[in-house]
Amino acid sequence: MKTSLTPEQIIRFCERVEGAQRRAYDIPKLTNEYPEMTVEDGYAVQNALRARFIEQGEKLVGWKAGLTSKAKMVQMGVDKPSIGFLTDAMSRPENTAISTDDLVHPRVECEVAFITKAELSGPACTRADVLAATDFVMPAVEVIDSRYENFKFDLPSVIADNSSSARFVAGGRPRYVEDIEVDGIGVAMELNGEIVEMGSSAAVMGHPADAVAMLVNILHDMGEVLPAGSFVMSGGITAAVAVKPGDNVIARYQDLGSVSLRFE
Ligand code: 0L1
Ligand code: MG
Repeated sequence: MKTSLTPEQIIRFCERVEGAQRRAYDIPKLTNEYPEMTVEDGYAVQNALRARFIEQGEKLVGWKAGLTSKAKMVQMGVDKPSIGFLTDAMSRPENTAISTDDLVHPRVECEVAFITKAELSGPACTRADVLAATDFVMPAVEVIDSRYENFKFDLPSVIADNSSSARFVAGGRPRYVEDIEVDGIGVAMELNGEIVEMGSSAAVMGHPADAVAMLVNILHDMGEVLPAGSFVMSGGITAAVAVKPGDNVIARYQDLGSVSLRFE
């Protein structure tokens, strides 16, 4: 991928985003300062952030596809999906309390996660390739947290902020892809005992495996592959719901059990 940013600009933007992520404060979107910023520039900043986190001892466990439904793109005012990286430090066990002290304005969304058993590579990765390379799927709840003021951004800025990645909780019941309709999984999200969102996994680009293929093809553009053993969240099935301390969330998935988490 070509970038229009200088190495110094990449470091400066990376440090700005890292500061906001680590110390949980909001910042203006990067394009306010640099309106020419492209999607490629956003990935250059995200890649610098990934290298920095790994240098600091975090382990890359997988990736996420973001902005994968039409409704979500319209909601956030962007016209293309994005990807972000996931590290072990972002993972939280089921049924534990997630602190909001180190988050800016967290929201939760229900996703289907793929666990791969073979390497996947672009440039023309397809749904069939993804399904063949998948060991199993399982439910996951992503806690997204844009570091931008008022959760307002554009595509280059959100990509630089690692596509709003913050925390994730995987759980429920893992299933082989042969045993379920991956594009027909119904989901209901409960907040404090009330259903606040419902959806079907078909909302994710028609089929969640298509979102994973898209992710693999973006990795190819960055000269990378998706290794076997990766954990990949395929994108929000439901709209993202804002959470605050004291909230309890249960995501119930057809055929895949449920994932519970709470916030303090
Ligand atoms: O996981 C997602 O779909 C989020 C991508 C970034 C946009 C947002 O923060 O809503
Ligand atoms: Mg998501």
